[in-house]
Amino acid sequence: MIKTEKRNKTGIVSLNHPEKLNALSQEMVHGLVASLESFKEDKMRVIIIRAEPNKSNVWSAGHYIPELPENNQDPLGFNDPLEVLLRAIQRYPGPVITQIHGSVWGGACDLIMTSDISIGDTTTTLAITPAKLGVPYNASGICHFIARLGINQAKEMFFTARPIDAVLAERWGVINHIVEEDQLEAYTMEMAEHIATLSPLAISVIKEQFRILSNSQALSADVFEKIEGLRTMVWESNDYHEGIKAFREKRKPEFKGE
Ligand code: LCV
Repeated sequence: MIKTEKRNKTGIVSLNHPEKLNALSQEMVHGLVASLESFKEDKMRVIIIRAEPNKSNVWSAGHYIPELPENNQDPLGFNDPLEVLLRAIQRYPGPVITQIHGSVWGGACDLIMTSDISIGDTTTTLAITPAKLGVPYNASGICHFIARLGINQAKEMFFTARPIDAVLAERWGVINHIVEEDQLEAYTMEMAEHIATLSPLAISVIKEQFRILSNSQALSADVFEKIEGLRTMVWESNDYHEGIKAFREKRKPEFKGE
Protein backbone atom coordinates (compact mmCIF):
# COMPACT_ATOMS: atom_id res chain seq x y z
CA MET A 1 0.00 0.00 0.00
CA ILE A 2 3.02 2.28 0.16
CA LYS A 3 6.28 2.66 -1.76
CA THR A 4 9.44 4.06 -0.21
CA GLU A 5 12.61 5.45 -1.77
CA LYS A 6 15.78 7.10 -0.45
CA ARG A 7 17.39 9.84 -2.56
CA ASN A 8 20.56 11.12 -0.90
CA LYS A 9 19.33 12.38 2.50
CA THR A 10 15.63 12.60 1.50
CA GLY A 11 13.18 9.80 2.31
CA ILE A 12 10.22 9.57 -0.08
CA VAL A 13 7.06 7.62 0.81
CA SER A 14 4.19 7.22 -1.68
CA LEU A 15 0.58 6.27 -0.88
CA ASN A 16 -0.22 3.44 -3.27
CA HIS A 17 -3.68 1.85 -2.82
CA PRO A 18 -5.48 3.05 -5.99
CA GLU A 19 -8.46 0.67 -5.58
CA LYS A 20 -9.50 2.56 -2.44
CA LEU A 21 -8.15 5.99 -3.50
CA ASN A 22 -5.34 5.82 -0.93
CA ALA A 23 -7.84 5.83 1.94
CA LEU A 24 -5.87 5.79 5.21
CA SER A 25 -6.65 2.24 6.33
CA GLN A 26 -4.96 0.83 9.44
CA GLU A 27 -2.69 -1.22 7.17
CA MET A 28 -1.61 1.80 5.12
CA VAL A 29 -1.09 3.96 8.22
CA HIS A 30 0.98 1.28 9.95
CA GLY A 31 3.13 1.16 6.80
CA LEU A 32 3.57 4.94 6.84
CA VAL A 33 4.57 4.96 10.54
CA ALA A 34 7.02 2.10 9.94
CA SER A 35 8.60 3.92 6.98
CA LEU A 36 9.14 7.05 9.12
CA GLU A 37 10.85 4.89 11.76
CA SER A 38 13.11 3.29 9.19
CA PHE A 39 13.95 6.67 7.58
CA LYS A 40 14.84 7.92 11.09
CA GLU A 41 17.23 4.97 11.60
CA ASP A 42 18.81 5.79 8.23
CA LYS A 43 19.14 9.44 9.32
CA MET A 44 17.07 10.78 6.43
CA ARG A 45 17.05 14.54 6.99
CA VAL A 46 13.87 15.42 5.04
CA ILE A 47 10.74 13.35 4.27
CA ILE A 48 8.42 13.77 1.30
CA ILE A 49 4.95 12.18 1.52
CA ARG A 50 3.37 11.90 -1.96
CA ALA A 51 0.75 9.71 -3.65
CA GLU A 52 0.77 7.50 -6.73
CA PRO A 53 -1.83 8.81 -9.23
CA ASN A 54 -5.18 6.98 -9.54
CA LYS A 55 -8.27 7.07 -11.81
CA SER A 56 -10.12 9.54 -9.56
CA ASN A 57 -7.16 11.95 -9.19
CA VAL A 58 -7.44 11.57 -5.39
CA TRP A 59 -4.31 12.11 -3.24
CA SER A 60 -6.11 10.38 -0.35
CA ALA A 61 -9.78 9.79 0.45
CA GLY A 62 -9.05 10.14 4.17
CA HIS A 63 -9.98 7.73 6.96
CA TYR A 64 -10.97 4.27 5.70
CA ILE A 65 -14.68 4.73 6.52
CA PRO A 66 -15.59 1.02 6.95
CA GLU A 67 -12.98 0.87 9.74
CA LEU A 68 -14.71 3.61 11.76
CA PRO A 69 -15.98 2.00 15.01
CA GLU A 70 -19.75 1.40 15.28
CA ASN A 71 -19.85 0.15 18.87
CA ASN A 72 -20.03 3.52 20.66
CA GLN A 73 -16.27 4.00 20.73
CA ASP A 74 -14.39 7.22 20.01
CA PRO A 75 -13.82 7.21 16.20
CA LEU A 76 -10.75 9.47 16.51
CA GLY A 77 -9.27 8.46 19.85
CA PHE A 78 -5.67 8.96 20.95
CA ASN A 79 -4.64 5.47 19.75
CA ASP A 80 -6.45 5.66 16.40
CA PRO A 81 -3.79 4.71 13.80
CA LEU A 82 -4.18 8.05 11.98
CA GLU A 83 -3.60 9.97 15.25
CA VAL A 84 -0.46 7.83 15.83
CA LEU A 85 0.73 8.80 12.34
CA LEU A 86 0.05 12.52 12.88
CA ARG A 87 2.10 12.45 16.09
CA ALA A 88 4.89 10.58 14.29
CA ILE A 89 4.97 13.33 11.64
CA GLN A 90 5.13 16.04 14.33
CA ARG A 91 7.94 14.21 16.13
CA TYR A 92 10.02 13.26 13.07
CA PRO A 93 13.43 15.00 13.62
CA GLY A 94 13.34 16.75 10.26
CA PRO A 95 10.87 18.53 7.95
CA VAL A 96 8.01 16.40 6.57
CA ILE A 97 6.87 17.85 3.24
CA THR A 98 3.53 16.81 1.70
CA GLN A 99 3.58 16.86 -2.11
CA ILE A 100 -0.04 17.06 -3.28
CA HIS A 101 -1.49 16.20 -6.68
CA GLY A 102 -5.31 15.74 -6.66
CA SER A 103 -8.02 15.90 -4.01
CA VAL A 104 -7.47 15.41 -0.27
CA TRP A 105 -10.31 14.37 2.08
CA GLY A 106 -11.00 14.20 5.80
CA GLY A 107 -8.23 12.75 7.94
CA ALA A 108 -5.80 13.12 5.00
CA CYS A 109 -6.50 16.88 5.15
CA ASP A 110 -5.47 16.76 8.81
CA LEU A 111 -2.29 14.98 7.66
CA ILE A 112 -1.59 17.96 5.35
CA MET A 113 -2.26 20.43 8.20
CA THR A 114 0.12 18.45 10.43
CA SER A 115 2.96 18.29 7.89
CA ASP A 116 5.63 20.97 8.09
CA ILE A 117 5.48 22.23 4.49
CA SER A 118 2.89 21.52 1.75
CA ILE A 119 3.51 21.88 -1.98
CA GLY A 120 0.54 21.43 -4.32
CA ASP A 121 -0.35 21.83 -7.97
CA THR A 122 -3.34 23.25 -9.83
CA THR A 123 -5.35 20.01 -9.23
CA THR A 124 -5.01 20.24 -5.42
CA THR A 125 -8.24 20.48 -3.40
CA LEU A 126 -8.68 20.01 0.37
CA ALA A 127 -11.85 19.03 2.30
CA ILE A 128 -12.41 18.25 5.99
CA THR A 129 -15.56 16.15 6.22
CA PRO A 130 -16.68 15.13 9.76
CA ALA A 131 -19.92 17.09 9.29
CA LYS A 132 -20.66 14.95 6.21
CA LEU A 133 -20.32 11.75 8.24
CA GLY A 134 -21.62 12.82 11.65
CA VAL A 135 -18.15 12.41 13.19
CA PRO A 136 -17.15 14.49 16.27
CA TYR A 137 -13.70 15.68 15.27
CA ASN A 138 -11.07 15.66 18.04
CA ALA A 139 -9.38 18.53 19.90
CA SER A 140 -5.86 17.90 18.57
CA GLY A 141 -7.19 17.78 14.99
CA ILE A 142 -9.04 21.09 15.40
CA CYS A 143 -5.85 22.60 16.86
CA HIS A 144 -3.98 21.54 13.67
CA PHE A 145 -6.46 23.59 11.61
CA ILE A 146 -6.42 26.60 13.96
CA ALA A 147 -2.61 26.58 13.76
CA ARG A 148 -2.71 26.67 9.95
CA LEU A 149 -5.81 28.78 9.18
CA GLY A 150 -7.70 31.81 10.39
CA ILE A 151 -10.39 30.53 12.77
CA ASN A 152 -13.19 31.73 10.44
CA GLN A 153 -11.59 29.88 7.49
CA ALA A 154 -11.16 26.73 9.61
CA LYS A 155 -14.83 26.97 10.65
CA GLU A 156 -15.92 27.39 7.00
CA MET A 157 -14.00 24.24 6.01
CA PHE A 158 -15.53 22.21 8.89
CA PHE A 159 -19.09 23.59 8.61
CA THR A 160 -19.39 23.30 4.79
CA ALA A 161 -17.31 20.07 4.45
CA ARG A 162 -16.73 21.29 0.87
CA PRO A 163 -13.31 21.11 -0.89
CA ILE A 164 -11.32 24.34 -1.20
CA ASP A 165 -9.38 24.64 -4.46
CA ALA A 166 -5.66 25.26 -4.99
CA VAL A 167 -6.01 29.04 -5.39
CA LEU A 168 -7.91 29.41 -2.10
CA ALA A 169 -5.64 26.91 -0.30
CA GLU A 170 -2.59 28.97 -1.27
CA ARG A 171 -4.31 32.30 -0.48
CA TRP A 172 -5.35 30.97 2.95
CA GLY A 173 -1.79 29.77 3.53
CA VAL A 174 -2.71 26.08 3.93
CA ILE A 175 -0.40 25.21 1.02
CA ASN A 176 3.02 26.90 0.90
CA HIS A 177 3.28 26.89 -2.90
CA ILE A 178 1.06 25.87 -5.84
CA VAL A 179 3.06 24.99 -8.97
CA GLU A 180 2.24 23.60 -12.41
CA GLU A 181 1.51 19.85 -12.41
CA ASP A 182 4.64 19.04 -14.41
CA GLN A 183 6.78 21.08 -11.96
CA LEU A 184 5.51 19.52 -8.73
CA GLU A 185 8.03 16.65 -8.29
CA ALA A 186 11.06 18.76 -9.27
CA TYR A 187 10.01 21.79 -7.17
CA THR A 188 9.43 19.65 -4.07
CA MET A 189 12.63 17.63 -4.53
CA GLU A 190 14.72 20.78 -4.99
CA MET A 191 13.43 22.21 -1.70
CA ALA A 192 14.04 18.91 0.13
CA GLU A 193 17.56 18.52 -1.26
CA HIS A 194 18.38 22.12 -0.28
CA ILE A 195 17.10 21.65 3.30
CA ALA A 196 19.12 18.42 3.53
CA THR A 197 22.33 20.44 2.98
CA LEU A 198 21.62 22.53 6.12
CA SER A 199 22.30 21.65 9.77
CA PRO A 200 20.10 18.64 10.67
CA LEU A 201 20.67 19.20 14.39
CA ALA A 202 19.62 22.86 14.28
CA ILE A 203 16.59 22.04 12.14
CA SER A 204 15.44 19.12 14.34
CA VAL A 205 15.66 21.30 17.48
CA ILE A 206 13.89 24.23 15.79
CA LYS A 207 11.13 21.84 14.64
CA GLU A 208 10.74 20.45 18.19
CA GLN A 209 10.49 24.00 19.56
CA PHE A 210 7.71 24.77 17.04
CA ARG A 211 5.88 21.60 18.24
CA ILE A 212 6.22 22.40 21.96
CA LEU A 213 5.39 26.10 21.63
CA SER A 214 2.45 25.64 19.25
CA ASN A 215 0.98 22.87 21.45
CA SER A 216 1.32 25.05 24.54
CA GLN A 217 -2.39 25.77 25.08
CA ALA A 218 -2.89 24.11 28.47
CA LEU A 219 -6.34 22.56 28.83
CA SER A 220 -7.73 22.46 32.38
CA ALA A 221 -9.15 19.09 33.44
CA ASP A 222 -12.75 20.29 33.42
CA VAL A 223 -12.35 21.86 29.93
CA PHE A 224 -10.89 18.57 28.67
CA GLU A 225 -13.73 16.60 30.28
CA LYS A 226 -16.33 18.97 28.80
CA ILE A 227 -14.88 18.43 25.31
CA GLU A 228 -14.86 14.65 25.78
CA GLY A 229 -18.46 14.75 27.04
CA LEU A 230 -19.58 16.69 23.96
CA ARG A 231 -17.71 14.32 21.62
CA THR A 232 -19.19 11.24 23.36
CA MET A 233 -22.68 12.59 22.76
CA VAL A 234 -21.93 12.80 19.01
CA TRP A 235 -20.29 9.43 18.48
CA GLU A 236 -23.12 7.76 20.42
CA SER A 237 -25.73 9.53 18.23
CA ASN A 238 -27.84 7.95 15.50
CA ASP A 239 -26.45 10.57 13.09
CA TYR A 240 -22.94 9.09 13.44
CA HIS A 241 -24.18 5.60 12.51
CA GLU A 242 -26.33 7.08 9.70
CA GLY A 243 -23.24 8.83 8.20
CA ILE A 244 -21.30 5.58 7.91
CA LYS A 245 -24.33 3.56 6.77
CA ALA A 246 -25.07 6.10 4.00
CA PHE A 247 -21.48 5.86 2.75
CA ARG A 248 -21.71 2.06 2.68
CA GLU A 249 -25.06 2.23 0.82
CA LYS A 250 -23.62 4.88 -1.55
CA ARG A 251 -26.45 7.36 -0.77
CA LYS A 252 -26.72 10.81 0.85
CA PRO A 253 -27.14 10.63 4.67
CA GLU A 254 -30.38 11.82 6.36
CA PHE A 255 -29.19 13.58 9.53
CA LYS A 256 -31.88 14.19 12.20
CA GLY A 257 -29.67 15.92 14.82
CA GLU A 258 -30.10 13.07 17.30
C1 LCV B 1 -12.85 3.69 2.31
C2 LCV B 1 -13.23 4.59 0.23
C3 LCV B 1 -13.14 5.91 0.75
C4 LCV B 1 -12.87 6.05 2.15
N1 LCV B 1 -12.74 4.92 2.89
O1 LCV B 1 -14.75 7.14 -6.56
O2 LCV B 1 -12.50 13.77 8.59
S1 LCV B 1 -13.50 12.87 9.06
O3 LCV B 1 -13.90 13.10 10.46
O4 LCV B 1 -14.66 12.81 8.15
C5 LCV B 1 -12.75 11.27 9.00
C6 LCV B 1 -13.59 10.28 9.76
C7 LCV B 1 -12.51 10.89 7.59
O5 LCV B 1 -11.43 11.04 7.06
O6 LCV B 1 -13.59 10.29 6.92
C8 LCV B 1 -13.40 9.99 5.50
C9 LCV B 1 -13.60 11.32 4.72
N2 LCV B 1 -13.53 10.99 3.26
C10 LCV B 1 -14.51 11.34 2.41
O7 LCV B 1 -15.55 11.89 2.76
C11 LCV B 1 -14.29 10.96 0.94
C12 LCV B 1 -15.21 9.75 0.64
N3 LCV B 1 -15.05 9.37 -0.78
C13 LCV B 1 -15.68 10.10 -1.76
O8 LCV B 1 -16.39 11.09 -1.53
C14 LCV B 1 -15.44 9.64 -3.18
O9 LCV B 1 -14.88 8.33 -3.12
C15 LCV B 1 -14.45 10.57 -3.92
C16 LCV B 1 -15.13 11.93 -4.19
C17 LCV B 1 -13.16 10.75 -3.09
C18 LCV B 1 -14.06 9.90 -5.27
O10 LCV B 1 -15.27 9.55 -5.93
P1 LCV B 1 -15.22 8.53 -7.17
O11 LCV B 1 -16.63 8.41 -7.65
O12 LCV B 1 -14.15 8.94 -8.10
P2 LCV B 1 -15.64 6.12 -5.68
O13 LCV B 1 -16.51 6.88 -4.72
O14 LCV B 1 -16.31 5.13 -6.60
O15 LCV B 1 -14.54 5.37 -4.79
C19 LCV B 1 -13.70 4.38 -5.38
C20 LCV B 1 -13.51 3.31 -4.35
O16 LCV B 1 -12.85 3.86 -3.19
C21 LCV B 1 -13.63 3.62 -2.02
C22 LCV B 1 -15.07 3.51 -2.52
O17 LCV B 1 -15.84 2.80 -1.56
C23 LCV B 1 -14.86 2.75 -3.82
O18 LCV B 1 -14.62 1.39 -3.47
P3 LCV B 1 -15.58 0.23 -4.13
O19 LCV B 1 -15.45 0.42 -5.62
O20 LCV B 1 -15.03 -1.05 -3.58
O21 LCV B 1 -16.98 0.55 -3.63
N4 LCV B 1 -13.48 4.74 -1.09
C24 LCV B 1 -13.55 6.04 -1.38
N5 LCV B 1 -13.36 6.79 -0.28
N6 LCV B 1 -12.75 7.24 2.73
N7 LCV B 1 -13.09 3.49 0.99
